[in-house]
Amino acid sequence: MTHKLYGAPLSLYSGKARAYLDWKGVDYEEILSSADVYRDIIVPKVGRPIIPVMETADGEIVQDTTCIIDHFESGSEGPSVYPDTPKQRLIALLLEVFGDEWLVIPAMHYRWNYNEEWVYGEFGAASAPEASKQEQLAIGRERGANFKGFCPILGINPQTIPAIEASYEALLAELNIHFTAHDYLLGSRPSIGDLGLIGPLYAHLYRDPASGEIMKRLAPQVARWVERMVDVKTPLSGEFLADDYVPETLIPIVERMMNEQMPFLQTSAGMLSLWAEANPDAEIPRAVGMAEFEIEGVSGQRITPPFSLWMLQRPLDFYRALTGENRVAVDEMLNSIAHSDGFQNFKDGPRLRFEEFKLTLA
Ligand SMILES: N[C@@H](CCC(=O)N[C@@H](CS)C(=O)NCC(=O)O)C(=O)O
Repeated sequence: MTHKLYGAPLSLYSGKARAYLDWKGVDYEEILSSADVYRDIIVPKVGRPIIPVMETADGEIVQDTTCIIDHFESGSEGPSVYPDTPKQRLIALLLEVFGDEWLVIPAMHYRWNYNEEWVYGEFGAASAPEASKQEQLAIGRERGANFKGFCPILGINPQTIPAIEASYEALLAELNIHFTAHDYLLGSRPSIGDLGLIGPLYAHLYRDPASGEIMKRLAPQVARWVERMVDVKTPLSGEFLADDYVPETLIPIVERMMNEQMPFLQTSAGMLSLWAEANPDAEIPRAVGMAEFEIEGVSGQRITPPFSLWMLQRPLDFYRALTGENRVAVDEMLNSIAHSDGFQNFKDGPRLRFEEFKLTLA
């Protein structure tokens, strides 16, 4: 029996899992997460409707793309998506957090403000693959409405939209320069950072037609990178750049993360600390309130998911465990990246664990 991935073409994180599994050469079958699959498999096994979900050949259920990736990475001796060297590994871990937990904002904005009608059809096709086009549209409107409803709580509104677009277009320009010289972020092999970015940059920002038109027009080299990521020609191929080299062209991208996302994560950590003091025995909610963020000089409010802080523990743990010349080399790189002191001096909230599909206080 092969492994099974329950997912859908329009899903952000399914794209991340699929790109990894294809590059890793994992023998798996993708099963569409139709309404029946949610009801009969996903909800009973995971406890809530979420994709992607991996059911391994021996029946283990793994949810969350990071856990799916680590499941296969830890069981294999072949080439890895985690660079071995300190600077590259830290950059890759940081950009996974940026893609997974921050670029959801432009992804959701462009999907719902440029592709709404089209995407209702996609929701319907994924939910009821056997239904007629008309029935799918009706079903899709109902299912899609929940997702569209996330836009305001992600901080997407008429005041922030111009800034979200300015930031996304600037990011595209930065990535376009980078991918003119390199196939992936860190050489000829995709890293965990590429996988973080491919989630938002594939399903919502490339595959949704109006978003795809924008990407292909403004940043054709980014579109080519998306195509390389999702249409893997040679699994397990490629190398990271020699001598722990981090291309200069990645610096503005990490700077954007440090400038936009890191202060928000810091505010979130403070809020989670207060929440945990007040609710020591409660189950951790998906969000502990709304907090201010700033993009391109414009402020907005968005939900603060503790899950983003669990993701941030990964680069923080890696950075803090570095010693000797590795730590010196990494600090030298970070010191050349504006606003990175917010990461170097991050004030932790409570430590989190993610197990059995749930976050708990560690
Ligand atoms: N961090 C997760 C998130 C998975 C996720 O949020 N999936 C979306 C679809 S792409 C979903 O099912 N959302 C429904 C929900 O969260 O209620 C991962 O990496 O797998």
